[in-house]
Amino acid sequence: MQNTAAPTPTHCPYCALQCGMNLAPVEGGGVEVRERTDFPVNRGALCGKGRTAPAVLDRGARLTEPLVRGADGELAPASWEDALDRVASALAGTRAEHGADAVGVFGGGGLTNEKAYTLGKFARVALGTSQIDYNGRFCMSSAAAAGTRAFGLDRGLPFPLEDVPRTGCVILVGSNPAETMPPSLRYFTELRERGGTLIVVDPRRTRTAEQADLHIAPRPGTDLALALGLLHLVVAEGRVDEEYVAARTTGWEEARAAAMAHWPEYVERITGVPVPQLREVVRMFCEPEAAMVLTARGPEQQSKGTDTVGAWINLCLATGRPGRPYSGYGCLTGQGNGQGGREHGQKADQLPGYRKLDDPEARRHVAGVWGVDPDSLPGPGRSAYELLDALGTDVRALLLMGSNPVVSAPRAAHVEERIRSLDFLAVADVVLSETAALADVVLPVTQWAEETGTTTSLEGRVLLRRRAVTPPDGVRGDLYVMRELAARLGVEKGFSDDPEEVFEELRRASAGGLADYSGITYRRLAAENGVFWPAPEPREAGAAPHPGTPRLFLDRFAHPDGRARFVPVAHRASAEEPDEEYPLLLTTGRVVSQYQSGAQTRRVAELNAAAPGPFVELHPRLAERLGVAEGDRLAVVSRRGRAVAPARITGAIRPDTVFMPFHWYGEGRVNTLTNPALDPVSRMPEFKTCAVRVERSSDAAGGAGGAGGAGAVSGRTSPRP
Ligand SMILES: Nc1nc2c(c(=O)[nH]1)N[C@H]1C(S)=C(S)[C@@H](COP(=O)(O)OP(=O)(O)OC[C@H]3O[C@@H](n4cnc5c(=O)[nH]c(N)nc54)[C@H](O)[C@@H]3O)O[C@H]1N2
Ligand SMILES: Nc1nc2c(c(=O)[nH]1)N[C@H]1C(S)=C(S)[C@@H](COP(=O)(O)OP(=O)(O)OC[C@H]3O[C@@H](n4cnc5c(=O)[nH]c(N)nc54)[C@H](O)[C@@H]3O)O[C@H]1N2
Ligand code: SF4
Ligand SMILES: [Mo]
Repeated sequence: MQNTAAPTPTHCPYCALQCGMNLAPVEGGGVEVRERTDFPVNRGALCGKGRTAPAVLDRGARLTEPLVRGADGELAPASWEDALDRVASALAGTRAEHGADAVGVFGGGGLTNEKAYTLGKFARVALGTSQIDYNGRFCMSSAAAAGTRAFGLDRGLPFPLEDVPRTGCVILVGSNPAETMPPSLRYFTELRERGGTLIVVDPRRTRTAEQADLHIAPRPGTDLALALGLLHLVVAEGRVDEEYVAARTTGWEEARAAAMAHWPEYVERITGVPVPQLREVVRMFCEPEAAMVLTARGPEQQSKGTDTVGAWINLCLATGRPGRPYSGYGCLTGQGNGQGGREHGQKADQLPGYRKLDDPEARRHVAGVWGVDPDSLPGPGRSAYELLDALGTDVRALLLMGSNPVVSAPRAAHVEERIRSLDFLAVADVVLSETAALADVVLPVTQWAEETGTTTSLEGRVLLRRRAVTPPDGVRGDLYVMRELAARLGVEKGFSDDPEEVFEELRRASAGGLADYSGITYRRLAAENGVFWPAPEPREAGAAPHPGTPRLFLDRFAHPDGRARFVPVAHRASAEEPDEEYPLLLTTGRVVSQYQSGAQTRRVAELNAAAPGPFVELHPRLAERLGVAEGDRLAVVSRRGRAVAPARITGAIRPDTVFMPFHWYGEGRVNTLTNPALDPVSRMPEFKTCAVRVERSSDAAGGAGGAGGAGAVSGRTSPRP
C-alpha cells in the first residue's frame, strides 16, 4: 500500500484516551497529523504528544535494521533471517537445557489486541512456558483486581466519558488528567459548567487540582484510610442508600463494621486531612442524585492498592452509585491498549476473553480454538516484578515486546542487573530503548501509523487503527516476528501476520468470555467509530448485530447472583514508612510532554525542549530546612539507591513529600529508588510511596545537570561469558 492522497483516520499511539486523528501524506514521504472531528471522545483535540507522534516514524529516530550482538560484544546490523534464527535457536536451546519455564516473555499494554493475543498464544503454544506477564501489572492491575472482586468484571470505565458532565459530583483520586490526558479535561470543565462539582484527591496541587471545587491533599499511601473515614461519616450521617444496598449488594454488614472502626479523628491523624474537609467531601458526594469516583495510579500503585480501590468502591456502593445512570466507580486506564492488553492473554494468569488460565472450561474453549490439547497449556506464571526478579536464575532467556523495564520497573538498578545476567535477551521495539540496548538481538518493528490493528480505549471502546504510511525497508511487524519464531520453533500453523485474520481468531477465542468481542468485526469498527464490549455475536444467523455495551451493570452485576460485593477492608501502613534515616515520602508520576519510560518521546525535539529532564519537587519549607535553592542538584536516597536531579521548589506539594517523574534513565532515574513491595492480590509494586532522604548533591563530577540521558545508553561493552 502506498501513501494515499486522502487522509487516513486513525488513533494516537500513546495513551488510553486513544484520541482520533487524521494522518495526511506529505510531499517527499511521511505523514502529518490533521484534526479529526468525527471521533467523539476528543473531537479533534490532541495533546503535544499526539500532535508530534509522526516524528518517531522518521528514520533518524528509530531502528531500521535488526541488530545482533557479535563476538566483540557490540550490536551490529544483521539480516532478518540471521536475527530470527539466532533468537529461535537461543530460545529453543534454553528450553532444551533448562525446561520451557526457563524462557520468559514480557509484553506491554501498548501492543494492539492482535499482538497481545498472539503474544499470549506464542508463550503457551510455541514456547510452552508459563512465564509470561506484562507492564500492565505496573499500571491498573489493582483497580482491575478490585473491580473484579466487587463487580465480577473489570472494564476500567463502565460508562462512556460523555456521562461525566451529566453526573452531580466526581471525586478524582490520584489522577492528573491535565498532564496525562489533556483532551479529557473538557469533560470535567463541562461538569462544572453544568453545576456539578469536582473533588481532586492528590498530595500535590496539580494542574488538575487547580480546577477542582475542592482539593484534598492526603499523605501518599493513605487513600485507604481516607475512603474508610468517608464511609464512616456516610453511615454516621445516615446517608446510606439502604434500599439499593439491600437490593443490589452483598456483604454490607462486614464492610460497615470495618468502616466504623475508622473514626474521622483517627483518619485525620493518618491522612493529614482535617475532619471538616472529610465532612465537606461527604456532603458534596452524597447530595446530588448521581455521583462518581474515578481512580488512577495515585491510590492504585500501592502495596495495598487493591484494598484501597475496594474502599472507594465500598463508598460508591453504600451510597447507591454503581449501575445507576451517570453514576458509579471507574478506573482511568493508562496505556494505549491498557484495557484490551489485559483481556486477551499476555497476563500471567489469563486466557483470551478475560478468561482464567486455571479454569478448566476456559482452557477447553481456548485450546479448542487453538487446536491444541487443553492439558498442553501451562498454568499461571509469575507477575511482572517477580518475573523480572527471576531473570538470570530460574528464567534464563527473555523475549521482550513493548516495554522498557530498565527505566520503568521498580528497584530498577536491580532489575537492570537481572536483565544483564540473562543468558539471552531479545527485544522487539521501534527504537533502541535502554532495555533494547542490552539485548543480544534487537528486532526493529513497525509502529502505529504503519500497521493496522485494534486497541480498546479506557472506555472499553474497541477501535480500529489503520495503516497510513509505508514502513521503511528493513522493518517488520510484531505479528511477523511471532509467526517466524513460532515456525522456527516447529509450530508452522496458527500464527498469522495478517491483523484481521488474527482478530477473527480472537473473536472466537473471546466468545462467551467476560470480554466478548465475537460480534465485532473490522468492517463494523471502520463504520461505527468503535464498539463497546461485551458485544457477543447473535446466536441466530441473520439477526441484527449486538449494538455493544457502553454502560455496564444497569440491570445486574457480573457475579452469578447479579449482586455487587462489598469487601471489608482496613487501613494498613505502607510497606515503608518514614523514619529517622529516611524521613520523607517519595511519590512519582508523569509530566505532560513525556510518555512513560520516554523511549519514544525523548526522541521528539519539541517534547524534549518542553521537558528536558527529571526534577525533584519539594515544598519551600522543606527546601529552607535543607538549605536548598531552586535548581540545586539534589540527591534523593532510598534503601535501594540514589537518584540525582535539580530542585523544583513549589508550594503545591506537601512539606513531608517529594515528587519525581519517572521518564528518564541515568542518574535521574527515579525507579532506582522505588520499592518493589507487592500488593498481595494484584502484585502491583509500591511506585507511589517509599521512604527517602534528600541531600544537596556534593558530587560535582555529575556534570549532566540532571538531563538524565536524552538518548539510549550504550550496551554492554564485553560479550557475556
Ligand atoms: N504525559 C503523559 N501522559 C500519560 C502517560 C505518561 O507517561 N505521560 N502515561 C499513561 C499511563 S500508562 C498512565 S497509567 C496514566 C497515568 O495517569 P495518572 O494516574 O493521572 O498519572 P500519575 O502522574 O502517575 O499519577 C497521578 C497523580 O497521583 C498523585 N499521587 C501520588 N501519590 C498518591 C497517593 O498516595 N494518593 C493519591 N490520591 N494520589 C497520589 C500524583 O501526585 C499524581 O498527580 O497516564 C497515561 N498518560
Ligand atoms: N516510578 C514509577 N514507575 C512507573 C510508573 C509510575 O507511575 N511511577 N508507572 C508504571 C506504569 S503505569 C506503566 S504503564 C509503566 C510503563 O513503562 P514501560 O513498560 O517501560 O512503557 P513504555 O515506555 O511505553 O515502553 C514501551 C516500549 O515499547 C516500544 N513500543 C511501542 N509500541 C510498540 C509496538 O507496537 N511493538 C513493540 N514491540 N514495541 C513497541 C516503545 O518504543 C518503548 O520502548 O511504567 C510503570 N513505571
Ligand atoms: S491525550 Fe493521549 S491519546 Fe490523546 S493525543 Fe495525548 S497522548 Fe494521544
Ligand atoms: Mo500505565
